[in-house]
Amino acid sequence: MTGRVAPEIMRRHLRMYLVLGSVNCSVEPSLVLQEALAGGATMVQFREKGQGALAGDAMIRLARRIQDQCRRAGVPFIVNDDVELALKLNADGVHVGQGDESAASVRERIGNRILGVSAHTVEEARRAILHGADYLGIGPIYPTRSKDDAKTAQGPAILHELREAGIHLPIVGIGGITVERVEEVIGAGADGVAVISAVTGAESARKVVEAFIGKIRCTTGRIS
Ligand code: FQP
Ligand code: MG
Repeated sequence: MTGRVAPEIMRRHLRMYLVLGSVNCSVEPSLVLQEALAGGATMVQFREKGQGALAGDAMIRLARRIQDQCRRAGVPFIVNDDVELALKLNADGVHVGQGDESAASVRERIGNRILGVSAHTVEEARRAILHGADYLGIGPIYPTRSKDDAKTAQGPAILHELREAGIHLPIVGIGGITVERVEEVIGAGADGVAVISAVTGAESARKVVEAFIGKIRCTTGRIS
């Protein structure tokens, strides 16, 4: 990589951002991922967290497998929380939240790799930008069961609020987003949607991702 990712490229990666780990999948995560990539997922976050999460070698094996699938599909592979793991695997990026290692410190450690930061307020968003975030993960927009310690849902209004406050960094909405809610989320100012259960819990991950992509395309009014 030469330099930081350009905002316009970042926005495209964020359109249909799949977050997953073994805890979210009732079948092999790599099968779910294969389907989601076939459907057109644009970026993937490895988030191995929650009850029964893998650790040690088993966790690293799964991460490598997911990374390998992403590489073949030409889609960025982002690691949640674990900067050490991201560096060890030479991942494309890291996502950290307000309770994780500070974004400024992560930026120092990962160089030009993609840095995503969770924010819940305008103030947190401004600080994340100062610390070198490439995109903001905003949520939960709707109630979610995929995160044990999730805050109260904020609704799409938070996205409006951030844009009104002059925040132009690429933004992805997360938390309880379904195909039916895409228009509302993108309309409120997000560049894309991040999803876990809508895809990992679907009978056909491929069909759901295709439906998301279709909705995102007509909402953003892009042809590509
Ligand atoms: N947004 C995104 C995404 N990914 C996430 N993992 C989060 C928000 C939440 O640290 P955090 O980050 O608050 O909680 P956790 O580490 O449990 O996920 F970029 F995908 F939108
Ligand atoms: Mg985190």
